[in-house]
Amino acid sequence: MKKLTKDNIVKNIPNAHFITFEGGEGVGKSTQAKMLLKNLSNVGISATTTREPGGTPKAEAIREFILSGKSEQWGVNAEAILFACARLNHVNDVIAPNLKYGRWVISDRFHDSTRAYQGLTGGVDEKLIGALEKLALNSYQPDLTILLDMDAKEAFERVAQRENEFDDNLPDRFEKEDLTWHKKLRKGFLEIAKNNPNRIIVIDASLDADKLAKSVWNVVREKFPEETLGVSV
Ligand code: T5A
Repeated sequence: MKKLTKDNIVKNIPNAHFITFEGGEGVGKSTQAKMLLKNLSNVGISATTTREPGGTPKAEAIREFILSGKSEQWGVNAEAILFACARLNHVNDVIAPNLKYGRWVISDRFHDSTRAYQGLTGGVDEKLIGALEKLALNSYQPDLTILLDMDAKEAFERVAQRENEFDDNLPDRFEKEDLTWHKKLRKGFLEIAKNNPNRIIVIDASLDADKLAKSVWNVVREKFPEETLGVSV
């Protein structure tokens, strides 16, 4: 019998995948991340959900600093750097260890949000965005990104109906930007998808949550047919 060493135990662990949800405010990312977790678990896949900015105590502290509006006075470049600091810690402490031990990771937002919000909409230079990406990702590029796309005004109406996480019922750092800004953001995300056709799939997010979850599942099982055994929901 082959002796089990730390190396060959790790080699025998099934291939885990890294999936991210992206899109503007209120398009249903958190809802779909939870529904995908349930669908993966139904086919016996061990997975975890996480979010950005956040996912670790240090990154959650940066989240609070940014979303409460305290970072705005520092300017867009500093905000891009803060998102990258949070991501670096999130990759090292949550994403990499889970994938290494065979657990799939589903992240509600990742680096495409920095590209879309700070880069294409906020005007941060592409060179800085690229350098921060290289530093923070540490080569942990998602295997699949699902871009939930819908009309910015409709998504705003959804956001207005849900609770604000800071208990003050005020719009957070980016929710308070106007509709023109959010239309530009949507265009930015679609441009990123166009430039990454092998990784990013765009789905119409105006569908109700159950129908949307079915569309997401179809994308996941097409992308990873062996692991999901082609099971439909
Ligand atoms: N940011 C983030 C950057 O600028 N740069 C970065 O690098 C990163 C990582 C994060 C903020 O930080 C910015 C982007 C953001 O402004 P967040 O809270 O994570 O903030 O992001 P939001 O998009 O603001 O989160 P939301 O919770 O508002 O939106 P979700 O997750 O897209 O939507 P969800 O699932 O919470 O649903 C919103 C509401 O709609 C309902 C839900 O019940 C809920 O009330 N809903 C639906 N209604 C109808 N049909 C459906 N299909 C629905 N799905 C959900």
